[in-house]
Amino acid sequence: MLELPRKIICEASHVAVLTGAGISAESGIPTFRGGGGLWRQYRVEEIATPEAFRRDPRLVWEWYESRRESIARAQPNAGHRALAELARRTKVTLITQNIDGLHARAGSPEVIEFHGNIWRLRCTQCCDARLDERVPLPELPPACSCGAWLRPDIVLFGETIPPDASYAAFGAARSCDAFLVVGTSAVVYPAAALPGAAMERGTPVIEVNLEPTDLSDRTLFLQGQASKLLPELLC
Ligand code: BV8
Ligand code: ZN
Repeated sequence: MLELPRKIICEASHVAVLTGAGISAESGIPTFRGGGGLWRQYRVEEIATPEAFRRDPRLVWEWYESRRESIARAQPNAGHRALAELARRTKVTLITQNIDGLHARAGSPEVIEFHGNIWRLRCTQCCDARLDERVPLPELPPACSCGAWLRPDIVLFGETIPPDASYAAFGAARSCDAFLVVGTSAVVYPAAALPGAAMERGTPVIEVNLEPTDLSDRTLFLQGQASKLLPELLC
């Protein structure tokens, strides 16, 4: 089952990788649409929006504070480490939808954070942005020195992807000679369009997931845990 995907990865000169919440599930961080996908009575698409933040910044901050607390307890797993090792062996463009920072902590040298990073805060008024890894934060919502609210430096639903991240990610998807998609339900766009951008050029797409997704009829689908399968793909 793994011979062909391993051969593709080993012979590739540039591997683009897209990861989602599934790669961090084994680090104890709940995914969005799996069993633990609900938070209180909200769906992520309802609470992770700029309108929700404007309407009730404290409620949205409580959701992200709970995420910061679970992420602070998490450690990178063998799946994250395998991708960091792959980057030591060949050219890798690692694109993640995750905001947990675990790829960088696992040693991946460059990470395109397609949806931002939960440890960075940015001001809703002035251009102030900073890392703040305190858990818990002293006050919710945190305030900027200019008096406005600070928000997580992440992409909420209805917001655009940072242009430099989008440009680099689609550029890699269109120029790589192997595409690896790991632990994503492939329902959130534009991230979910990245594998298709590789497929359009005839690039092989290898998919690692516990269960099939909308991509799986067009990918080399490997069913299983990322922490078990990714180390197997290294040569
Ligand atoms: C945009 C925030 C346009 C940070 C996230 C209606 C209204 C508004 C927008 C839309 C709309 N309809 C469609 C849209 C577009 C929308 C979208 O795609 N919605 C979806 C729900 C239909 N997209 C957007 O809004 C994007 N922006 O389109 O802007 C625009 C254009 C011009 C001008 C203005 C605007 C912005 C999208 C970014 C949203 N922010 N996160 C945060 O809280 O994290 S997305 C959120 O979902 C997370 O980032 C997450 O990463 C992402 C995707 O989820 P997955 O990572 O795939 O996680 P999921 O739980 O779904 O799946 C986990 C998978 O892992 C499963 O398949 C499971 O089987 C597998 N798995 C589990 N364990 C393992 C495993 N696999 C392997 N091993 C394991 N151990
Ligand atoms: Zn400010």
